[in-house]
Amino acid sequence: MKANLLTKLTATASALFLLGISAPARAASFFGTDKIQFDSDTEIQFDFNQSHGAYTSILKVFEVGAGNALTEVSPVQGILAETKGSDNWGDNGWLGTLGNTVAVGTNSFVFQAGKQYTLGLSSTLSWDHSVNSTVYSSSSLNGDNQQFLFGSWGSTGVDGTQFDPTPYQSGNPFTGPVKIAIDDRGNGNDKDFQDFTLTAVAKTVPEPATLGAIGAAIGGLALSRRRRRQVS
Ligand SMILES: [Ca+2]
Ligand SMILES: [Ca+2]
Ligand SMILES: [Ca+2]
Repeated sequence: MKANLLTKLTATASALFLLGISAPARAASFFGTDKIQFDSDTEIQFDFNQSHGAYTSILKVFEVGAGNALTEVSPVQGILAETKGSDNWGDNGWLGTLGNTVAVGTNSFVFQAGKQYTLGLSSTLSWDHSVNSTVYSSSSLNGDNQQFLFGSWGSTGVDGTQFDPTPYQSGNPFTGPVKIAIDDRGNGNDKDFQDFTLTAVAKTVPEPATLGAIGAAIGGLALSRRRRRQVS
């Protein structure tokens, strides 16, 4: 009986130990205005909050290659997409809400281990498609202008309410939803940081080491049960 208990405890302890050592690897990941990069394949869930901009905007994911070459890797329809500029033209500061301006409010993307990514918000003026631009979460891709906040929804005021972006340059999507707020290039880049807001959170993706540890724990319990049956 004591031997059985010891086997179970040993299996559980080794599983917890392996879970423990897999955690620091995630802390070394990047999720902010520098870049987006994870040490292991990581699924991030994006949830739309609201928008405050006249543009029709689509959130996309780009892989960043050598020489900052960008490859769009999200689906054609993007991660989160407005189907029109806003709910009702300029009402409530060009407010766009889920179920009206944005049809599908949640979507996920799997970031592959070791690859460098950036989010991008592509915006088009509905009445003049020649007016379009994309701003990126990596500030270096905007000529070192910070267009994304990580950890804040920015100004909740009317268009043009300036917001200091500097304290909001990274977040940790493994500890809970990270607020993201984007300033598009409307109104002469007015820095209101409420043109498109969302959250990003990591979905639980078991790593190979974790799966191995769980497997070992289950195996250890099964073995101890079998032994118990043999002696009784
Ligand atoms: Ca809009
Ligand atoms: Ca705005
Ligand atoms: Ca703006």
